[in-house]
Amino acid sequence: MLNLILFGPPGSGKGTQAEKLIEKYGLQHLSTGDILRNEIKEQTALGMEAKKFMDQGLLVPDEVVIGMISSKIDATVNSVKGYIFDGFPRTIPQAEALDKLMELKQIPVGNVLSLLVGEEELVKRLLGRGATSGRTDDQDENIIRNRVVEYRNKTAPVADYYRAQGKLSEIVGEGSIDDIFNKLCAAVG
Ligand code: B4P
Repeated sequence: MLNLILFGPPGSGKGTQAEKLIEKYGLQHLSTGDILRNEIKEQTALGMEAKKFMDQGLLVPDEVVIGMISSKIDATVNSVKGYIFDGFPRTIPQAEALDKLMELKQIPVGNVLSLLVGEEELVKRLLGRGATSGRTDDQDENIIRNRVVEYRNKTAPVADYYRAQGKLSEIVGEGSIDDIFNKLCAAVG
């Protein structure tokens, strides 16, 4: 079973590259951002709680996100070729919880593909997406910069967690979408 984690700061191309990797490898997409936005759209209690954090550019609490991923894996594990985790894990407790979940289900966590993109490029891309997508967290530069700060403080250490396990591949995420995709495929092997 091929399981990939797409890792990187907000706007680094995780969602963009996930679509292409899914098409090539036939994996099940698990994007915590998409799941949360869907909960908000459906106006569930979980969605309304998550919105308070997302609107400020803050991470949603670990227990909410871990519970969501756990139930999605339970619902799909017998019918998929593998997973692509997009935007999860974003904290060390989330990474530890994922390791435990996967161990329980005897599914290996494979490559962690980390996209490296400079802050000014991230801000430019997200403001660009915000102009057309209707995503409120992409429309205000201060919220975008808060997301980058959250990334630096809470998410960047997750790269070291996987580096220590020998699973991290770092890929420059600036340049053409196809060139970056080819580098990701080479890292998958
Ligand atoms: P996410 O939905 O995960 O979104 P993201 O990190 O903002 O963007 P992504 O990286 O997928 O976007 P992409 O580069 O593809 O998170 C949103 C929020 O949800 C978080 O802030 C947080 O509050 C919450 N959340 C989600 N997961 C959580 C978790 N595990 N724990 C706690 N909270 C969580 O696209 C960006 C733009 O760049 C697009 O317009 C795209 O076209 C463009 N682009 C992509 N590649 C490009 C390239 N090579 N060159 C030029 N432009 C490019």
